[in-house]
Amino acid sequence: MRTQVGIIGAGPAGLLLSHLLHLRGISSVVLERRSREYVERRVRAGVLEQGTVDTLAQAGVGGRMLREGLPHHGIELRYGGAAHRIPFERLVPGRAITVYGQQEVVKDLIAARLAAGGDVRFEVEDVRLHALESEPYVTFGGQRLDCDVIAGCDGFHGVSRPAIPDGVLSVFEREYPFAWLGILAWVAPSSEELIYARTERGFALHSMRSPTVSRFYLQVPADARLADWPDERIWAELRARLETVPGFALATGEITERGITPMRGFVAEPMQYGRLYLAGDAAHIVPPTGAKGLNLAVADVRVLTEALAAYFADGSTTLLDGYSRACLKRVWRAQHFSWWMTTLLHTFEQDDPYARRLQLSYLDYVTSSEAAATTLAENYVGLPFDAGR
Ligand code: RFL
Ligand code: PHB
Repeated sequence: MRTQVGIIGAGPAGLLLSHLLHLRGISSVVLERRSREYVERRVRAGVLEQGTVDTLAQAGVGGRMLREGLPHHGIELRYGGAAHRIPFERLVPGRAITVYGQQEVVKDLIAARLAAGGDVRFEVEDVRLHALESEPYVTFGGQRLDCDVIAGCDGFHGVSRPAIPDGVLSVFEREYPFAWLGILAWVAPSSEELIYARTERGFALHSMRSPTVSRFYLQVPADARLADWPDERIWAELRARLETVPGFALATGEITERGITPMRGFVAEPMQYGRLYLAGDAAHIVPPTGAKGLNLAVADVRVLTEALAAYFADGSTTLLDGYSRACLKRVWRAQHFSWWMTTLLHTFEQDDPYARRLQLSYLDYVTSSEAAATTLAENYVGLPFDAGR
């Protein structure tokens, strides 16, 4: 079997890449370890930057997102018994975010690929990458896929990054001493906008998926286990961390999904080796406080699509050679923003009272200075593609 681009992984990065290549007349085969049902149900990100929304809409896969997604023009920072709004419409006019579940993006992309006759294979076993420096091919389940280029879009725990020989990659990593416990609940959101809450008990986030489904996160110890978090404890903790301003009451409901996510920043450089190009979580991950992971995956795929289009048009490798460099500028901006939001809002056990005062002082600055609030807002809605990479 032969294709132009062999894509490992049917997450947002792999599926969007396959779709964008198809629009340029470039063939691809997507190889995914999990079932279609599994990837369509995996609850993860919810915040789409303006540039992500525009990319999906321009690629003809944004119809349902534009109908059902919830545009948001601000977020709330809650701390010290008060609510502070960061108004995007004033600080970054014309730019906003859209709340639309990652699994909905994935469903829309799979539907588009299959409708166009795309080759997306689920439940493939034992994917291995070969001959990355010369004529690359992928083996899986006793079959062989020859390709001009391989795109490693198989997430943080995939096989693509480890296929790069030892000593090639430089790895930069930051582990946080806590995790996020996330739930999805069948209850109308108690707030119109997302609430990022900093308390002495730890951080909490109130997000949502639709007018009837809410999403919440709690900062928990890095070794927390779901078994220790029965529903009543989750709601009691969310109340304690969110019901901190007068007049706010948290509505509760049936919890339909729950999980614990470690918090980590990670970058592998360069994002390419021979004819293998890494995109999305395969190359870098961020702690979710800045809502950047999915958006970075989309940004990588935009750059890779342009580079591959140039390569398949006339054999030019200039853009492909510069792929990693072009992506990493944005990747590091997002690393910094995600680290900054995480540091600003979480409780660090090792912090002494002096460090806590510094944190509160910075929060006061961000919520009172137009310049500081604009810094948060422009990073949160996403820097424009031309300036940001
Ligand atoms: P994915 O989504 O992990 O997809 C990789 C795919 O590759 C498959 N795979 C393999 N396939 C074949 N062979 C193998 N050996 C394979 N190994 C793995 C996997 O099954 C999977 O289908 O990576 P991708 O496409 O790069 O997308 C990245 C995003 O998923 C990720 O960055 C975001 O979810 C991060 N994230 C958030 N990002 C945002 O932009 N905004 C948010 O609000 C946000 N919130 C979050 C998040 C991630 C979270 N978790 C659970 C990590 C909230 C959470 C809780
Ligand atoms: C989500 O809705 O899942 C979400 C929102 C904002 C974040 C992270 C996750 O920063």
